[in-house]
Amino acid sequence: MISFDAAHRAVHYPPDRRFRIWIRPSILIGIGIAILCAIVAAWIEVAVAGLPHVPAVPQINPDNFVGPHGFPVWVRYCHFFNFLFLMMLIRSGLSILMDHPRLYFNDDCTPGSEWIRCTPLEVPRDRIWTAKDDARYISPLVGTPGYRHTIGIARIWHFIDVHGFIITGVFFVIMLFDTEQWRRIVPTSPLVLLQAWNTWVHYATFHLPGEPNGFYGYNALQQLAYFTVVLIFGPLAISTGIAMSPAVVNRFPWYARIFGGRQSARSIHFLTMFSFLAFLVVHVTLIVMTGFARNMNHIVMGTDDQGHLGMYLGFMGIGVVVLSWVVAHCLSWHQPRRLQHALKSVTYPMQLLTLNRLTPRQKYSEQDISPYMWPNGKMPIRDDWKHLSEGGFEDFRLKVGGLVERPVELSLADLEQLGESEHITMHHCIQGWSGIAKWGGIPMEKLIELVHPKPEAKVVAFFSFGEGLYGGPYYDTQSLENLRKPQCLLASRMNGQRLPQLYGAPLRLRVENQLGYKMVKWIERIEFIESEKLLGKGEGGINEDDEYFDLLPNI
Ligand SMILES: Nc1nc2c(c(=O)[nH]1)N[C@H]1C(S)=C(S)[C@@H](COP(=O)(O)O)O[C@H]1N2
Ligand SMILES: [Mo]
Repeated sequence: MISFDAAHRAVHYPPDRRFRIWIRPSILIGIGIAILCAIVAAWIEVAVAGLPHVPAVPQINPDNFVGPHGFPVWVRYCHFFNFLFLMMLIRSGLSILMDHPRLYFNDDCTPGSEWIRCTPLEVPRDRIWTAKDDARYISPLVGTPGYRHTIGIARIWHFIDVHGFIITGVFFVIMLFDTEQWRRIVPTSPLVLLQAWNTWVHYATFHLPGEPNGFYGYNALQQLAYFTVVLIFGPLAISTGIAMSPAVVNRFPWYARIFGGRQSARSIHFLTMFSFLAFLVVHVTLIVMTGFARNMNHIVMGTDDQGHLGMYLGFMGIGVVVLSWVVAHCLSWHQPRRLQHALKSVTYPMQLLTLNRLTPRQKYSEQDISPYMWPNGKMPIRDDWKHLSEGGFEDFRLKVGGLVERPVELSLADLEQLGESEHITMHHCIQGWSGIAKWGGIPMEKLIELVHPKPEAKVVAFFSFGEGLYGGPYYDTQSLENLRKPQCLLASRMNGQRLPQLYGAPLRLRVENQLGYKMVKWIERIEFIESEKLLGKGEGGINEDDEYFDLLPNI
């Protein structure tokens, strides 16, 4: 166990570390029935018509075998790197999942509507239960970096690795189609489906069909499995990952709808991960069962013989992958700031060029408004906020200052006079949950016009009455440029009413192309500054400072 100080221990290593999985019974029963049907159908077929014919494996004469075969060096390297990156994606993905351990097919994420949860807890109804309260512990043996609420660092690994995963995948697919190798995994005749079924009937009734030598060809079921993993699950994992980006979903709401919505995309993203794992188990089992040493020579050495070298080198490869987990663990806990900066050096310029350019323009309807919205953050405990709140914020004055020509102090009524706008938008929390609400308030653009920023002002800081996770005032920053985009509001109304206490009264920020933690609630004052480096630990916000979140979370 890491030697956390008391505050971090309370967050990352809580006394309640129980792990439970609950799946909605109708889904379990559905899956159970589907598997059972496939097995029963196989047995009936064998009872009625006998074991179906699986074409005999042709005798292979390596000297005159035509057609693509063998494992060229690029296949073998891609196989290894894919394994390395995929395992890290899965491990960091599990850490991310546990920060909001519920999956839904509906975008409002109402507690109780999840189809699976990895927590023993139901959401208590008699007290405030924030999404942060709901985060669960995961062992660092399973997740990277593991423990509880380590999503900032888990995302760093996830995003570093996804670059490797995509580069490997794209390279592999290009090479696949540039050579004849694609013929090995892409079914080219509908007969393959029939043969795959026949092969399944063999397995399901405990018969082993004659195995082809994988060096020259695969059986139909194997071909379908490889095809699905490489050309369906891979792209699906990537495309559903993108469907979780607020910048994308905000600009192109139809994109998330392709997958049945933002939360459905998240569920599918998880299900592809699960499918990769299930594939891995079956794949490894069959590799071991059908001539381990020879199979290892195929994929490690590219040779088709019975020697042991491929096996030993393969074990070393697995050792390297395990070592990568150990290294990732150490870096996570000893050099988190360096990691944060390493990722930032790649993604920050890349996002400025791509996702950050998408202009928010969501249009949801009143019917889309979520019946429930997860709250997050610590309610302010300061007396001045409590007094203001008791007085309905009549006496509240928003101070806007710093590098501006015209510092102002504005009451809620003054703000209203600037002209309010209203948008129905989807909120995306870094933890994974979402919710749709109608937000009303003044566009930040108008406030900026009012105060006349000086030319040196590049960044705007929002300070809260509330505290951050480890104490100290919650704050976050935005570039002046981003605040000028459409749908960016200083909101004082939610769903047609005064902003409720829990959701940030008197004022909160809405920045629809970024994640929730950038949207400071319970705003006390706003300051125009030269750079985010001047505040706190210089990372751009309290979560960026203390939890290694991204400065620019467009995804
Ligand atoms: N002051 C303050 N603002 C905050 C937070 C916080 O902890 N303190 N949490 C942020 C996070 S992580 C999210 S997801 C949103 C949640 O907004 P909601 O409670 O309206 O759903 O508020 C953001 N603003
Ligand atoms: Mo969040």
